[in-house]
Amino acid sequence: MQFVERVTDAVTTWVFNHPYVTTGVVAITTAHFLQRLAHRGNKLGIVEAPPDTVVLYQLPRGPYTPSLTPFAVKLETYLRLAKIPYQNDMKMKSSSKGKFPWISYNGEAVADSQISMEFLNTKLGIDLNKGLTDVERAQAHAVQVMVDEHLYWCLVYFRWVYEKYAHSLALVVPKYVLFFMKRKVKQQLYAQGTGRHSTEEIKKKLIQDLEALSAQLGDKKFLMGDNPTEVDCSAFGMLTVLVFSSHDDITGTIVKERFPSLYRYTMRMKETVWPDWDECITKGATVKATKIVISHRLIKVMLADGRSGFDSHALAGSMI
Ligand SMILES: N[C@@H](CCC(=O)N[C@@H](CS)C(=O)NCC(=O)O)C(=O)O
Repeated sequence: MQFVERVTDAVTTWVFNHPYVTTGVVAITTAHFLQRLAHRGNKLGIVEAPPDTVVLYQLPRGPYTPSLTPFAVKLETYLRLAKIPYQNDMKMKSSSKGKFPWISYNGEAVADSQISMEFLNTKLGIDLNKGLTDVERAQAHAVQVMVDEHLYWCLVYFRWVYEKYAHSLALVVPKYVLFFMKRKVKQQLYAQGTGRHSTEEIKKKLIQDLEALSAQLGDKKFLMGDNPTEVDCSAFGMLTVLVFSSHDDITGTIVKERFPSLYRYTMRMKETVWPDWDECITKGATVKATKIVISHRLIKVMLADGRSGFDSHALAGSMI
């Protein structure tokens, strides 16, 4: 008891002898508490949007591709194909899972590109795969997993380890930040497994994936037939990295030179879904991307269109 009294006395004396410090500590603690209270339930930073409009949280527009992450290009491609009204938030707020991209829809947050697509499919009754048989759906699923979970890691290796620093990121991210990012990416690569292989082995894996993609494409317009389906979103997102944003001697020209049909496919997807591509990139970090938010005029066009058919010209003409 005596001990408690002695401590209380000491603290009280200290507080009276340091009134300014005490006031500062109380003020900072109160401000912190009030801020946490204000953000309660919205720690992720979900922004307000018109009803039924998706907010796509992602990294900024890239020097050569519409996002610094292929998974955001995948998800934005899906939103366009599915004609879902959306707007971008590029303030680099990561998801509850610590990754990009993620979405919010009428205040509800969903993390991960594929899980976001599945969420919107269920919520809005959308099925870009509607013409596919069960076997074709299984094939498309296998290709999507190969692209998102295997080809991706090969590209991560080439961008961050082989090329030293991802060239496109080096244009926009300060060197000291890149240093820490590289350390983290190398740890991820090692934990995932790809980082334990040699360059030759990873190159072989990359080529096997591209051969499989190329065989799946065959002489079709899109991976599963005449119309783009969900798996085209993944494939296009990842191929944009190789076609537009790779600069080392192995991956820089591999698609154009060794897989010309995949190269033409990437260009076809770009022309079909991204008629405004040039406004969505920063042209080697020399200009600001003019198109970030999709206008309400576009949303009206999409809705008037009844979400059926895909008219890239209407899409191009209606964006700001
Ligand atoms: N499975 C996720 C993958 C997303 C992902 O890996 N994003 C990377 C950027 S390419 C990221 O946010 N990395 C940050 C980190 O791991 O801390 C998806 O499909 O959204």
